Amino acid sequence: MRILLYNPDNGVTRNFMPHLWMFLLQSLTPPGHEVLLIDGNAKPMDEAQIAQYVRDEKIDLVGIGAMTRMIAKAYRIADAIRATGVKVVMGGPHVTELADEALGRDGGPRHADAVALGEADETWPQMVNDAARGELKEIYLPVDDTGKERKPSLKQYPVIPWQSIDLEQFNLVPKTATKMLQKVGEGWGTFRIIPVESGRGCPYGCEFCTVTGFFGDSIRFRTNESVVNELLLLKARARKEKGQMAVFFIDDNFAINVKRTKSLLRDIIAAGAQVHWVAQISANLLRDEELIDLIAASGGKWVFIGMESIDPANLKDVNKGFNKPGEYAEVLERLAKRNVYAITSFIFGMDNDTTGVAERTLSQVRTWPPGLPIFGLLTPLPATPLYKRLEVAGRLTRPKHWQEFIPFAMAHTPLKMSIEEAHAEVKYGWAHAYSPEALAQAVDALDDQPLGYRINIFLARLCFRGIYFPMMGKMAWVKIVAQNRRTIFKLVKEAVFRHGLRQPRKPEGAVSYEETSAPETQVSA
Ligand code: B12
Ligand code: SF4
Repeated sequence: MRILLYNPDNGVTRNFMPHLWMFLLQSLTPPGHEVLLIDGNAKPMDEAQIAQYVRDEKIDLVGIGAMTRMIAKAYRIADAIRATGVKVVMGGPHVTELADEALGRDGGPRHADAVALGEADETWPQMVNDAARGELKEIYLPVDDTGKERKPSLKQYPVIPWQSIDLEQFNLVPKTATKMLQKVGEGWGTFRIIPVESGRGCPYGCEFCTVTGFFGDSIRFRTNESVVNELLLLKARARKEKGQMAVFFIDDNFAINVKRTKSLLRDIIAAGAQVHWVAQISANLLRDEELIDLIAASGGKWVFIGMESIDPANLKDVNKGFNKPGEYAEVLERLAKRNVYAITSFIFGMDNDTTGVAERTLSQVRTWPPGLPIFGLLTPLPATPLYKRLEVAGRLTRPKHWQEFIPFAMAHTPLKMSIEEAHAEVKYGWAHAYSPEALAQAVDALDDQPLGYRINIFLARLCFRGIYFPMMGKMAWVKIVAQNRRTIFKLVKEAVFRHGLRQPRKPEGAVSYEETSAPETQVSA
């Protein structure tokens, strides 16, 4: 069969990274089938275009995966494909929770011929075999012979053939600049951020999150060797292409078992497998100095921290009391000392939030080392404890909010402010954290650092701004460049007159990335 795996776009931003599930299922497909991948974020298509593609490419089976916020688009695409007579199977967190919706068993229209519930590492090959025989079932469950739920072990993780996968649609460098940028440093002809998982599961059970319910509260890890080999494969490809590969460790909490994380990072360093990487780690696990040294030495550049709120009462409400706002500053300083910076994520519209929460949050953010703050709204995702609590309390204003997805819009009433006030807080957060003045301050805060660090923070801020303020198209970029012309001029001036004079700060005794990494992974500084 010719199989197409498709992930819809979110209609707002161009995602910076492809979705792992597509590469994973491609690698787990039984031999004898050809698998094509389209990520709508990188290659946007409407219903008519995808139907045409399926006809032109003579596709026999389509697999669609989607988060809740993309599910309406996923259903529209599925409907268009099914109308061509091709079967559609769906998987991922949303249809796992609401399989009846996808299968049209809840009174609504049917969108999928079959759904895979939960982790599909073991059920995907069965689905493919059944489809090839024309015997597709409606529901595939990850269960053992006795019918008990089975979470796939990650000990026998498939080798994703990164050396040969067509990654053209995921290149973040414009084609027109490729030739020229291949000659810069060790080569910047391509730049891709690749998702890699080292483990699955999270025991914390935060109220708004689907992860503990979906992946379970016990954690499964890949072997260090398999992760290291994957990084080496990515590095080799980047080198061959005269380009760059950065890695996003998509584990929900990369340091959930600190001992194991340290051992993985040591193995990465020992194998010379460092690439620049970003990972999600909760603040409570970033107290360990040795861990932070290893993060920096193994190529860690950004840590995503779900801070959620600076108000302990809010954190307690959503079962995230292990976050201690009092230690946020210290954690960020500890990282910044090793030139590791943080993407700090905040949620507004929590039950103890009142108007002014954005400014209160920003007034703390401004005292921290520069990073990338992001702001969202508390969203009741299906089957989360939060959804159930709000449903019972009669507080859901749009119980099926995903059927008509609106970015940055609440689906329930907060307790101490109105929905409109919560929306205004998010807007305030984005507008003030990403204003030309805020960008200039972030660059100035790294004044004692080499130019590369300042350029990095500036470019990263420009890109992150696009999460809230859509920056699709050339005009949007022209406008933003004009608004930030002073900072750009300052950076260019320095590049011309003073480049290379400074060395990055290094804390006493810390192992630096520069000392341990192979030269071809050097990017900035
Ligand atoms: C990496 C990640 C991101 C990345 C982007 C996604 C990417 N390019 O990979 C970033 C950081 C940008 C991101 C952003 C957001 N994310 Co996110 N993200 C993740 C994360 C941590 C890992 C995803 C992953 O690769 N998992 C590993 C793979 C192997 O698992 P999987 O995708 O579930 O796939 C398995 C099964 O589901 C199934 N499967 C999946 N698809 C399909 C399709 C078919 C056909 C079949 C048969 C099977 C199948 O098979 C796979 C193998 O078992 C997950 C949490 C998690 N652990 O999954 C959250 C998660 C997916 N994100 C979530 C959310 C809410 C968001 C945001 C909305 C957050 C926000 N408030 O802004 C944004 C929206 C982004 C957007 N594009 O619009 C939720 C989604 C919940 C839901 N019901 O939709 C999750 C589950 C986390 C959570 N807190 O609950 N995210
Ligand atoms: S720590 Fe992160 S992944 Fe784990 S339950 Fe909380 S929000 Fe979800």
